[in-house]
Amino acid sequence: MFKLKIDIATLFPRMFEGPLDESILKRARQKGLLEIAIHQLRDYAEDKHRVTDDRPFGGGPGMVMRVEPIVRCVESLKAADSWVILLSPRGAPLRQATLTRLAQRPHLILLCGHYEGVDERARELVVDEEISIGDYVLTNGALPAMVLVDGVARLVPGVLGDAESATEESFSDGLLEYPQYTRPAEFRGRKAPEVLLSGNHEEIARWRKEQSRRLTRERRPDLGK
Ligand code: 9D3
Repeated sequence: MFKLKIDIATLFPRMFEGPLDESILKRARQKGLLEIAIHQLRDYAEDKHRVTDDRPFGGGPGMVMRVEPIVRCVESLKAADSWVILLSPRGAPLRQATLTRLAQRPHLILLCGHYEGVDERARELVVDEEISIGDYVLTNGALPAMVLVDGVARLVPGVLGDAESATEESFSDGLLEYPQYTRPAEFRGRKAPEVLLSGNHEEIARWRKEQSRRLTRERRPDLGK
């Protein structure tokens, strides 16, 4: 049985408590398919005040994460088969293809940035890959790490049920999802499209494909469909 281990190094361990203890992630951890451990970076600082940040050399606004706690933490977690990811606004944008690649690895170490950035030597010494979740500014890398965990976990064999996995395949054509309806057939005068109630599965498939193409063209022309 394949198992994915994820270690997360952060200054805000409690940000992970809720999301990891719900729904599919909770079930995956209980089943032993996913092993997640959260580590407080502050615990790896050597000085008595456990300082993890300092002012940037050369001046400028904000604080920089110090190299020692990061390197000490990652080196204590690292094994021969580990892959270390720094979540940072200047990383490569996260894609579904990134998730499928990362889901093949047995051990991920996620390093969550904070402050204005991370001492460059920490990157050089322990980071294999730098990832961003998009072009907007957040307060720290904890939610991006959580996004990555969520996206990668559902790709681990056995994490999703059969029904959930089947859904994956039908959307893998690079188009946006078609509109869905369920009972009642009419709500406040708004009817579900007749074709979906027709029982004609060829016509239903054609309608859905058409809707997917229209939505993709209108909302995501960048997907090139
Ligand atoms: C002045 C330059 N800022 C970068 C845009 C500094 C900065 C702002 C916010 C540095 C770090 C952060 C905290 N964000 C993250 O660590 C982060 C992040 C994000 O803000 N957006 C999208 N993906 C990510 S991954 C980590």
